[in-house]
Amino acid sequence: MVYALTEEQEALRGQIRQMALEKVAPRAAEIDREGVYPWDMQKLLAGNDLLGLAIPQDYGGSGASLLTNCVVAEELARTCATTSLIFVVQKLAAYPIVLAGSEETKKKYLPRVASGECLASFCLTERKAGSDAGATQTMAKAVDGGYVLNGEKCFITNGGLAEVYSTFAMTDPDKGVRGISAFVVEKDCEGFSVGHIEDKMGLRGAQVSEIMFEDCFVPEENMLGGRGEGFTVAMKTLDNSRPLVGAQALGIAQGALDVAVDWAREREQFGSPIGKLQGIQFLLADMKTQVEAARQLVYRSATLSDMNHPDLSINSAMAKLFASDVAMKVTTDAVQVLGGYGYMKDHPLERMMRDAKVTQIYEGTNQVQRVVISRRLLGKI
Ligand code: COS
Repeated sequence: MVYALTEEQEALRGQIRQMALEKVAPRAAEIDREGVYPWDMQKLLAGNDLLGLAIPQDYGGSGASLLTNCVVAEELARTCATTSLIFVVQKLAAYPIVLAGSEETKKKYLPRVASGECLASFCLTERKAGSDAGATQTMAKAVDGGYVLNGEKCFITNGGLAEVYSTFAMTDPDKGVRGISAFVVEKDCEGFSVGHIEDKMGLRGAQVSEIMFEDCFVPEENMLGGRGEGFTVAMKTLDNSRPLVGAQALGIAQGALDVAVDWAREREQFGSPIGKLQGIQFLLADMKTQVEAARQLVYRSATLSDMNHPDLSINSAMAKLFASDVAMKVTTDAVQVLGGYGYMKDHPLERMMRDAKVTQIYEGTNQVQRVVISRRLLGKI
């Protein structure tokens, strides 16, 4: 299967690159240092109609393909991974509503999410249900007119900032993963509260928190899909979002490569630019090769998502796995090219290296991606 970026997609890449260089890059180090959610970046993305890029036109978005979304995530991450995450999470959190929400639910929530008027959040992980997402302990008990949620989520990106939470809870514990259901929960709901806000290694501008539900009533119409379909909604959402995390990782790697190449041209040792040394040349050549290979896998998986292709799951897992490992390797090698300078906060590489790490962890650790890949490869044995 071959894909190609259209002229429109290449033009959009150029526009995002320009915007990122002018408005995002000057803020990137500061966002990392301050560790505070950058509302100015959120407004920049919303003002450029980017937060609704993945949301269908009928609900206030642009209805752009996942491939187009990947190009945007990549270009943003090239300068600032936190800003790219604002874009990525809005799509991740909206997807369960797009996929499984009723017409009324879509009309109620998606236009506000698309315009950026409100942030959205994907509320799956729990302390005892991380990689084992099916072990969800948050309970949703059926009552008159809806469900009452009790439980705690953790590591929730946009936790406390978002107004709309795509949330997964157990309605029928005796049915295992088939007993999980999905809901839209609003921040204003009685019984909804925000717990500990995490202090993180990277993506320092993103707010990640615990979310608590204590007798939190959610009306029946806020269920996404049928009762017991929540795990499938979560898995399909991740299948369609992992290419975007791959794109984010790819952008971080490309950004690190850009810095390393510039440095190799300019930095002089032994009387000439270090780029003349074969040791540096080979390091850069390997980095470039890995970045291009990751790009192919990411774009291919996004194209399969756009085609609604049955092989999406294995391909999005491979793209996320490979691109995030490349991001870790390339950022580490780029630090090496700069030597002592690369280790210092005066240069962006140490931030990029810290930011890269989480791409190997979130939206499923790379060990989980290998589980997904090998299960698809082997089938039932
Ligand atoms: N699309 C649709 N359905 C899927 C699916 C997918 N991609 N993956 C699994 N399912 C279905 C299966 O078909 C199965 O259905 P049946 O019971 O009808 O056979 C059901 O879901 C359970 O699947 P499985 O047995 O594979 O579930 P496991 O409990 O073994 O878990 C993994 C599978 C590990 C892949 C899953 O728990 C996972 O992805 N974990 C990581 C979660 C994650 O990414 N968290 C990060 C949150 S966002 S930061």
